[in-house]
Amino acid sequence: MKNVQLEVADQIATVTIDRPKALNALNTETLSELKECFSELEKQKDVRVVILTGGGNKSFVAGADISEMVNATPAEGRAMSLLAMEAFNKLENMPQVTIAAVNGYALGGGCEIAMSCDIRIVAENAVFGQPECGLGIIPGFGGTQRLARLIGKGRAKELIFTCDRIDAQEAYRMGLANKVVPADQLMRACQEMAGRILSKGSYAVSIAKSMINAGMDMDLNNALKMEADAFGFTFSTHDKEEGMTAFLEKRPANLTDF
Ligand code: CO8
Repeated sequence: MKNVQLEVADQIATVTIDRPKALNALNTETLSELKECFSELEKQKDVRVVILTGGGNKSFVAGADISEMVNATPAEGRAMSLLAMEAFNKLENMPQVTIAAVNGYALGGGCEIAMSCDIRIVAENAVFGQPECGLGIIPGFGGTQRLARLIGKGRAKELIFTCDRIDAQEAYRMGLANKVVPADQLMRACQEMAGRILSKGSYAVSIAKSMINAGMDMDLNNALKMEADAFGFTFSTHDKEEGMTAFLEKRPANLTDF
């Protein structure tokens, strides 16, 4: 791949969007590569956590590529939006836990891809925003939907209507960032959190993720029934047997992936 780098080590995949000269802006080529990369990763059983970051030290992703959009027709704009949505839906729903390591600008499509990850750990120099209305368009990679779900309708509307940029601390206060760390400790902080997640039952983590994601689009009663079914199912796993027996025997649990 030309604009996306993938490294796998110790059950952690690191995906780097790497177009630093354009501050990692997402053009069609990069979106296609990301879609391909996420399709591959979701099949890899030896990968349990995916960390997504931007190349260079200034920007995570500075949005969709404006130089590509400037001459696009409505049909081309819609096609680009649908391609991104396909790629980001894969990212959001892959069985692995996904962490966005936000190392600088996360504007427009950058904020939107970060929101498609399960968790956002952000460097102190991170800047979030949805500048689309200032360009005469609207967020088109899921921003009008995921931002409102993540930080609430009122705050999402304010950010989208004003195009205000917010810093890392403000993003943390709003619930957009899970954690803020010094820039030079960003990847270490992501790996440290990945390590804590890896020490848990990975099958259970994966089921918990799918329950949270699916439940967000359901009414509470049906979502609770779905949780009860999945909860019951976990009682058939080795990890449930081992995790509970280890607790009662006062020893560390040796959890596998089922
Ligand atoms: N697209 C294309 N090129 C970009 C982008 C971008 N989004 N952002 C930066 N670049 C390029 C610049 O053009 C510049 O290129 P060059 O060196 O060839 O002139 C290079 O990256 C460096 O950028 P700057 O010189 O501007 O760097 P600064 O440090 O001065 O500023 C900023 C950094 C503040 C990030 C500034 O570059 C900026 O405002 N960028 C645009 C941010 C933006 O508006 N993003 C939203 C784009 S719209 C979007 O994401 C919509 C998603 C939905 C699309 C729906 C489908 C069609």
